Amino acid sequence: MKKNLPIFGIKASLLLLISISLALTSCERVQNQVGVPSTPSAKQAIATIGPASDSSVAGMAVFTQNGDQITLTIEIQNASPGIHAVHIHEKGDCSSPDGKSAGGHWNPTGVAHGKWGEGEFHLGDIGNITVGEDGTGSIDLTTDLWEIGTGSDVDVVGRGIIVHAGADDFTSQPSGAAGARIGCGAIALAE
Ligand SMILES: [Cu+2]
Ligand SMILES: [Zn+2]
Repeated sequence: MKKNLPIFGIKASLLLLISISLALTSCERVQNQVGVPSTPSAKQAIATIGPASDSSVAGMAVFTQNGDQITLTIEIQNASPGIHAVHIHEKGDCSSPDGKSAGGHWNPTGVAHGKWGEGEFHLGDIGNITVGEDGTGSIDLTTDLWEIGTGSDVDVVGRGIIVHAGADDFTSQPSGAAGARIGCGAIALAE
């Protein structure tokens, strides 16, 4: 009798485990059956911006899709007061201290560098952020020229956000003569 007890104990625990998992499974089923229509949540991509070239720049870029429109909001902190160019660069790679690992301007349409919305411009030519005395600044842009998470040529996911030391003059080729890269963030799909 005593010999059998441990085995019986194991069997009992197994039974208990099985019944717990069955109970959990049926709970899930019940929850899934509760008829809240599944509204697909808005697609989002984000980039956490960190320092490059010995700056202490920090910030966040958020892309939010609404229909075929994508709104980008970028906020930065700890930047020097003045005008700073911000672009989407080819690669979401911020591994090099100078930010050059992010490559050149993201330019899937193969056109000249320029000012957003005027003539030719790269799909990465976001523009300039004005940073105040408190070291913060922001920029918003809404467009139907980008996509989020589609894997197409115009998908922003996997690209990089770069903040520059200087202003974009919107004319110098290939990148607006905006100077050193002082902030970098890789754009990733938000779950
Ligand atoms: Cu740039
Ligand atoms: Zn450009």
